[in-house]
Parts: sequence; C-alpha cells; structure tokens
Amino acid sequence: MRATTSAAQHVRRGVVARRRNMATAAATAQHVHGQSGVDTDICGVPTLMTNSEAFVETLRVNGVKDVFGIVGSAFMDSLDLFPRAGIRFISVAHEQNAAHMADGYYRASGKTGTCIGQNGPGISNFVTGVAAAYWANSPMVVITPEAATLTKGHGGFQEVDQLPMFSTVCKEQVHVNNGARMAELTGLAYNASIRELGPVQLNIPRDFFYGQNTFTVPRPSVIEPTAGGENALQTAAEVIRGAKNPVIISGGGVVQSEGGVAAVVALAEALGAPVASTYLHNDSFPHDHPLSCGPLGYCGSKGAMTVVSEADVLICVGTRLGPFGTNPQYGFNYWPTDAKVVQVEIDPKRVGRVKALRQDDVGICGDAALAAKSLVARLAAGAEAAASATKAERFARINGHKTAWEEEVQQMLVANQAAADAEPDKLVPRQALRELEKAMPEDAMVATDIGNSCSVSNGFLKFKEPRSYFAAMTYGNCGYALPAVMGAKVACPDRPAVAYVGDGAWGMSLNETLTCTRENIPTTVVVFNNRQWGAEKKNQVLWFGDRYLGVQLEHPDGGFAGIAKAMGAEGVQVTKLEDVGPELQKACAAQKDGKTTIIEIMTTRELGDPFRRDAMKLPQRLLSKYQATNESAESATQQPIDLGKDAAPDYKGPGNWKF
Ligand SMILES: Cc1ncc(C[n+]2csc(CCOP(=O)(O)OP(=O)(O)O)c2C)c(N)n1
Ligand SMILES: [Mg+2]
Repeated sequence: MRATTSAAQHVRRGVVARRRNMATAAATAQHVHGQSGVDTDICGVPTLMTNSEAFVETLRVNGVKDVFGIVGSAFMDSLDLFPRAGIRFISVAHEQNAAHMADGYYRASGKTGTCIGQNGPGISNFVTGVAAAYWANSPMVVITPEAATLTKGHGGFQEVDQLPMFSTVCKEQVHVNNGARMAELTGLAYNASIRELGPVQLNIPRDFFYGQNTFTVPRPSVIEPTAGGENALQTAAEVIRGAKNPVIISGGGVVQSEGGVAAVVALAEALGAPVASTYLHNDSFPHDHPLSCGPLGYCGSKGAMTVVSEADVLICVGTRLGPFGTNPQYGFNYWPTDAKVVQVEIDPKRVGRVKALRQDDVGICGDAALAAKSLVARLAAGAEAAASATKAERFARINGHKTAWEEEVQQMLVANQAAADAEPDKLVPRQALRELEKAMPEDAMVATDIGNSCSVSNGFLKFKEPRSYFAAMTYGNCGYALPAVMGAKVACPDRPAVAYVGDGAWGMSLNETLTCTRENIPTTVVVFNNRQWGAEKKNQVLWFGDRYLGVQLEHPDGGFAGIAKAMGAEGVQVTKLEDVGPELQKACAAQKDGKTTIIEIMTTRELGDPFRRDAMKLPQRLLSKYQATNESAESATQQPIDLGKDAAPDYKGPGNWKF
C-alpha cells in the first residue's frame, strides 16, 4: 500500500515537472541530431517508471524506430513495450545478421542502428556482425542482456563474459551496473555511437530490466562536428594552392558527413581536380560527374590509379587511407611517393596512422564536408590556385586515362571466350556484371559480399548518390551482403535493395530469405553460382599447384532458385546473358509488390585477380614428406584447371592426391 502511494506521488511530481520543462525541451530540440519528430517531452523530467519503461522510453527519445534481433526471455519485459513505444522489432534468423542489418540501416539512413538478443549464445552470435560494423565505422548500439547479477559466476544457463568479446570491436562499452541507471546509460550509449562513429555495446544484466525507480531520461546530445584546426586547414589550403596537379581522393567519411559529396564536388570544380573514390566507396563521388575517375584498390579503376600516380598533391578527404586502397593493383604501384598528402579524417587516432604523414604533408582532424568547404573558402580568399591555369589540359589527360581503362575492361570481358564457348549454358562473370550494371535502377542500394565475383563487381558498380553502396568493408566477412541490404531496405523502403553474393557465401545468409518474406523486407539477391569458393580457389590455382582442397562446391538440383521458392520467395536461374538485365529489373520492380527474388546466375569458373597477392608466397617446405608440395612458379594460365570442364576433384585424402 505504501509503495503504491509513493508511486502515485512520484508520478504526480513527474507531471508537474514535465510541464515546467516543456519550454526548455522546445528550445533545445535543434541540438537533437537525426531524430526529428521524436517526442522528447519526458527528457529531463524525473519520472517514476519501471526499469523496462525507462529503457524503452530512452530508445524512443533517441529516435529508435527499428530493432533487429531474436526474441529472448532476458529482455522480454522491455520487448513487450516496443509496439506501444512505436518501435518495430524485426525478428531475424541469426543474430549475426541482426548486427549486419543494424549496420546497413545506418549506412543507408545515417541513423544509429540497434540490435538485441538473448544473453549468452544470442550475444556471442553478434560478434562477427559487430566487428564488420566497427570496420565500416557504422554507429550502432548493440544491446546485450547478460546473465543475472545474483547468479553470474555460478556457470548457470546462457552465461558468458559479454564484455571482453566486444572489447576490440566496439568504440565504447557501457555496462549498466545498477537498474536505477538504465535511462542514463542507455542514453549515453546512443550519444557515444554518433560521437565515436561506430558500434557501442550496452550490456544489461537481465534482472535490471525489472524494478522501478525515478528516472530522468537524458536528452540526446550530439557534439557539433568541426572542420579541423585553423593552422592545419590554412597550411593545407596553401599546399593545395601551390599544386600543379592536385588530385582528390574521396572516402567513406564524405558519404557519412552531412553534405560531404556536394562539398567535395565544389572543391573538385574549384581546382579542376579529378576525383578517385577510396576502396569500396564508389558512392563517395557522382560517377557521372566529368571529374570522376572511379574507385581505387582491388578490382578498381586503373584509370583512377593512373590519375593518382601523376598527382603532385593528393587531397584525401574522409579516409584513413587503408592499405587496400593504396597497395599496388594490376601489378601497378600507383601511389606517388613524392606527392604531398593532405589527409582529412574525423578520427584523431587515424590521422597519419596507416600512411604516415611526412614533413610537408598535412593532417586535418575534422568533418569531411566542413573541411572541404573550409578549403574552398580559403582557396577563394587568396591568390589564384596554380592549377587553375591548366584545367583544360589536365582534363583532357584525365579523360585519356579513363577511356584507356574502359577499353581494357572491354577486352577483359571476353578474355576467356574459349572457356565460355566450352560451357555455353554458363555466363562469363564479367559479362554478367556488365549487364547488371546497365540494368541497375538509378536509386538502387547495392550491398556486395566477399568473394571473387563480388570483388570483380567493384569495377562494375557506379552510383550518383551517397549511401548507395554497402560493400563488406575491411572486416571482409562472407555473409555480409544480404542482411546489410535488408537493414538498408528497412531504413529506406522506397529504394530498390540489391545484394550480390557468391554461391559459397550464400550458404551463410540464405536463411534470411525467410526473414525477407516473413517480415516483408522485399529484397533482390543476385547469387553468382560458379560451384566453388572461388576467391580462395584462386590462391590454390596461383600458389598451390592447383591442389584444390575445400574449395569445390556442389549444389542440389533446382539450385538456389529452388531453395528460394521453397522459402516463399521468387527464384530464377539465369543461363542466358540477355536475360540478366531484364531479370534484375523485374525483381527490383517486384519489390514494390513486397516480393523478394533470388536471381541465381550460373557462371563459368573463371576467376579474377587474387585478393591477397600482397600476403601470399609460393610454398617451399623443408621436410622430405612434403617436398612434393613445393612450387616454383605461379600457374601459367592463372585460371582453374577445371575452367570449361567437369569439376576437378577436391584433394582431401591420399586416395585422390594429385601426385
Ligand atoms: C566468414 C568468412 N569465412 C571465410 C572467408 C574466406 N573467404 C574469402 S572469399 C571466400 C570464397 C567466397 O566464395 P563464394 O562466395 O562462392 O564467391 P566466389 O569467390 O566464388 O565468387 C572465402 C571462403 C571469409 N572471408 N569470411
Ligand atoms: Mg563461388
């Protein structure tokens, strides 16, 4: 009885305080980033609530509309409130994919993604997805209900230490050490995700979802980004002013920052500077802009690499200059060692970290859009840039490099015609990729997986708008693309969502086809079926004497198209080049009717360049029993020995060793 009375008093006090606070709420609403339209009346008002109510209300005022996960008793008391708080719970097939969905959700919308799961196994299942988001710099809150405080350490049901496993893949870890701090610490996690641009863990012992306290839900607070230090910006502007051949490299930070692409376009046009995109950030500059050169890095544009190789000043905006965007490609060490580098990077830990900055280089710790705008203003304020006089001549040279590369790509499309002729019912991967490129709807969001066909697609995916391309970034895990683009589709339901996946990797995510149909997340998946774990087989082709081990795949009759149909989606097997484009367009149009389609493209076993040439060596063994595995040269053909033929055996035991 007494408890009830005091609860009522608290509630009454809460109401009075809330009224008093309304004027303040309106005045500071503009500081709330990305959650326009969210009713934040409750913020700052001490209110008696259950711990679950405090948790859910804090999610709500942080603009959370969608949460990905798998149901579990640990957080059921809060889950029960989601619908009334306007939060959709998207029930998935595997928690790893819930994390990828939260990642894709952010990458498409700019809004922090959220995932939740059951303590123990549900949470350890998150790890791969969170690591991928960490390397994609995607803000998300990973909510990890934990074993109860009074039993933790007893080795009870579903118990695992949940903080160490995320310690290096989250930017910040927030542990709720008392139920009364539920609102404070939940709010802190959302603020941190945006500030740190990455995943933040919110670890909540499951008993803390119960109980009641007077909570003050914090108002979301976001630190305003800045262009960078005054000295660094001015020094950079002078370096750029003196450049004869400036080249811009536009990275993921440009996609992430508000107005980033427009600011880089303005900088490029002011200087007549060509723009290359960093590795797998093909949406960081409009491909149809005359100064666009295409992507750097693995399977990227040699035209862009040639342009970069000729620069005297490289203006690298919104990038940590990771190795896969600067290492040699196509045997071409294109990074100009004597060019001056200006690097704009928002994370102070990553300025000059991967590519060291030298004496004449300039590191700017700032927001990509604001820094680019500041550079444009500083250039306009002083003497004319040296590059202004040579705009036309440089433009002609850039165009020459771009055209030369396009001609080379055209040649590569037919490089293995003999093998293609030997398998007339199979498509050459690059030819299929070109058809897909031509048919891709302009506003599509495309996610790509890890594998050979997906990597080659880097050269065949072009975008006009940012937040359109979600490749599995440097974490490089197979199984990324479908769930990532599903998250993007939830955030942007009116845009076509397309995933490119290899047949091996598809085995890791095809279970989410069930989620697409059940949760009405219409998506199109293009599966490149080459009957092999191709990217890894390429290593065995080049350096291991075509001894195939663990790389050959077989699939059931009816293939993945059949499996898709059994899961309630549309499924189609494509064996003719002329069907590729129309099938993609049909599937994207069908998304408007709520349909998910798996397009299985039957390709030859042809393989593109290897991923890790930088890390591989020809084997030289020491023990006599292994001498037969020594190799002295790369494969002369560079292609699998079963290209255009029946599958070569997987050499798993002495019975079918090659020698
Ligand atoms: C989770 C995970 N496991 C293993 C790997 C190693 N790996 C990289 S590419 C690849 C082969 C991918 O094969 P597939 O999806 O069929 O595409 P393909 O290369 O044949 O085009 C593998 C196994 C990885 N990157 N991620
Ligand atoms: Mg494959």
